[in-house]
Amino acid sequence: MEYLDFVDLQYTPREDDTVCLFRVEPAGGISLEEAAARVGSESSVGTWVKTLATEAGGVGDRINRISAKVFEVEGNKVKIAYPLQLFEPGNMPQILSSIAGNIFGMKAVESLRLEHVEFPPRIVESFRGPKFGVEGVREMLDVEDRSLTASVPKPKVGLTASEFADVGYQVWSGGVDLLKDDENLTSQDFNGFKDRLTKSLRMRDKVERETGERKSYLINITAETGEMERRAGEVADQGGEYVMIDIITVGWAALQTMREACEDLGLAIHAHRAMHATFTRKSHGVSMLVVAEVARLVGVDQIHTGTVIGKLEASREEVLGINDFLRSPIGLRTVFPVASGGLHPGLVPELLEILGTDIVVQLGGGIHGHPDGSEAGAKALRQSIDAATSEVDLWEYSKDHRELAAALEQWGSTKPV
Ligand code: CAP
Ligand code: MG
Repeated sequence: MEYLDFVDLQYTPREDDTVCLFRVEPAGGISLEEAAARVGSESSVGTWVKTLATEAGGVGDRINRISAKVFEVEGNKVKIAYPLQLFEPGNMPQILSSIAGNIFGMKAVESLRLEHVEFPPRIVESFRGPKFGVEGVREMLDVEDRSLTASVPKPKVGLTASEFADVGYQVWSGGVDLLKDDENLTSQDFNGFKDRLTKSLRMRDKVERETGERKSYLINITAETGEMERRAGEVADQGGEYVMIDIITVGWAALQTMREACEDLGLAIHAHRAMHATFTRKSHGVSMLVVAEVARLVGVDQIHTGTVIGKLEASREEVLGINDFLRSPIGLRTVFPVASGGLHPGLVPELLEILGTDIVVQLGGGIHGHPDGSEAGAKALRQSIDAATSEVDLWEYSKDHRELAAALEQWGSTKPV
């Protein structure tokens, strides 16, 4: 097949095709259609030269039937349909090696970005999807009427297991629902996994007794896959409800393995996306929307999707688009968007104004940098959420909530948009 054989602008995708939206910037001297054709070829059955097997007749007809079809080219936006037979349902690494593999290295493109993937029902149903989803998580924590809250102790790494658990006691006592490990805290010699798990869950139980509120702990099990399975087993044995996994650095195959393990163990998965920005920012790579689409199929319950107004880059349009997808009806449970990164109580009203309240609001420095300590910081977060939910001006509300007043004194606030 010649490259341009992969272009068929009359083609209408079949119900069981996977449709990918690419943004294609051709290299100098290459037309957009030629570049698009090469993307279609290299991501499905072709290469740089015709081979006998692709000659018309016999095998060639079969190969042609399963080849990718470039069916829409509008400006730099290119839509490509991939027949189901190209893929192994249930095998995410193989699917991504096709639609997000060699093509990014082709000299024929100056830049290339996979913006969005529409998976057909046959592919969607070959994956587990989320075990709990938003509804299941809200039920687990018995929180229906407000945003969920989480906090990650800071410094990120360096506290001993006992010191970490003590900070957990403070933030849980201050009203935060979820204590969270940082993405690079796993099992260092000064804070071993099992020791931190035991001591933190002991504090969780203590706070639940004292407050009557449900609390949980997002312990980071990120490691080699066999070790993650052992750690997840430990979490279940000790009565934890969640594991946290750095889904990009562990890889999609490992995440699939852990989704299977968590099904049997009854554990929810909190997905941290550290390393995503190596390929999701700017014009070359794979969008965070596609990361979210893939993560939902494999089956995470919560995933970081950005804040728009915090310390890490993400446009309003992008974050809203991802969060809308995570809640959309695709035959799988929904996924809780996590807003995190550079947030403090003074930003909460604007955050909720932009993203709505059906999110998890995570504060690390915005709690542990509070002038009166972590428990006061946690109280200030809950007070800011209460103020925003009851539509009372934050400064007004802070007049009889001293922890919030101290946070506003220190960091100020932004007016809701
Ligand atoms: C936030 C955080 C999270 C980032 C991840 C950090 O801490 O713990 O890992 O939010 O980024 O290490 O920066 P702060 P994203 O609350 O102190 O900023 O949520 O964009 O994936
Ligand atoms: Mg972190």
